[in-house]
Amino acid sequence: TVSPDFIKGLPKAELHVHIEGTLEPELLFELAKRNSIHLKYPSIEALREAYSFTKLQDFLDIYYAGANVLQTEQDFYDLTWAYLKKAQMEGIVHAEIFFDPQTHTARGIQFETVINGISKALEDGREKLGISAKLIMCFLRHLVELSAFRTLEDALPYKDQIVGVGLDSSERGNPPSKFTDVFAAARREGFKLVAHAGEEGTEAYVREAIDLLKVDRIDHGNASIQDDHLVDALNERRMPLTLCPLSNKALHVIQNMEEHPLKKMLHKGLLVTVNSDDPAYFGGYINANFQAVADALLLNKEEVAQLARNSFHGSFLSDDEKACFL
Ligand code: ES4
Ligand code: ZN
Repeated sequence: TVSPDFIKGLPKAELHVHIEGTLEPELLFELAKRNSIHLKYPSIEALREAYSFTKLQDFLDIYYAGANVLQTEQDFYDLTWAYLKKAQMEGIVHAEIFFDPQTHTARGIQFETVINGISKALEDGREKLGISAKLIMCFLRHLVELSAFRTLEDALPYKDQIVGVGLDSSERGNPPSKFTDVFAAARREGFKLVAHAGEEGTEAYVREAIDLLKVDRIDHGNASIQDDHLVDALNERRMPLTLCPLSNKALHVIQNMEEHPLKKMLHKGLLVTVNSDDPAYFGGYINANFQAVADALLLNKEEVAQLARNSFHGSFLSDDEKACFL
């Protein structure tokens, strides 16, 4: 068994966290009040009770509704700052954080408002908390590729603040192939590339993310274990996978933690990492994710320490920066 103190004490990088998914019910209610937004839940408790999902889309519906309370630059600052304080308590020393610009621009919030609020908090996180941070902008895959192209345009003036682009939202029926051209354009602009694949979708979506989108990292990738040739291809490329165990359980990607593929993946040599995804919605931050897999899969200290080291290897830090953490 691995103790909470051992997990907490390991320096870790978080590579898969959606900033909108760190919006705790308490802050959600506070921002609703501040912005005079009517909520359909009478209390924080009633909202939390709605966090019972059977599939990804159930969660996404409630997650996009929650994001409506985010209106001003200060709101995005407060959201991001709250996550960074939490991250510091968890032993996170570096975070690569997703944001979903289209969730906000579609409601009339300016791209500039979103990125300025988040970026100011990240700067304060570096100065006051000593946390290194990078930003990854995700395209919503349920929207058309043209909308992703417009978002890429919006991002160009802020290129120095965004390390990469990703792909998230409803996976099934929205394959990576839908976004081949916009990912090629993002690559030409110098962005790193990641994509959610093989979470609810099949191993074929992971293949497409590698071959068509030419991603540098796969988010989730659970389904990869279904195909030995794909596992070989991932290993040849030393492709990092950002696993999110509590998310998988909450969204019924797995029925219980004992069936999570993490340990098998680790033993096949895959560069797997442990992450929190949408911690305000899925019942725990990064250490709770480490603890859940350590307990259910009977991981030893060496395996847990390997997962923490993998988080730096899989990050977009430079080799010199990685060397500071390893
Ligand atoms: C997400 Cl868990 C998950 N999957 C796909 N898209 C997402 N956006 C936020 N969380
Ligand atoms: Zn995710």
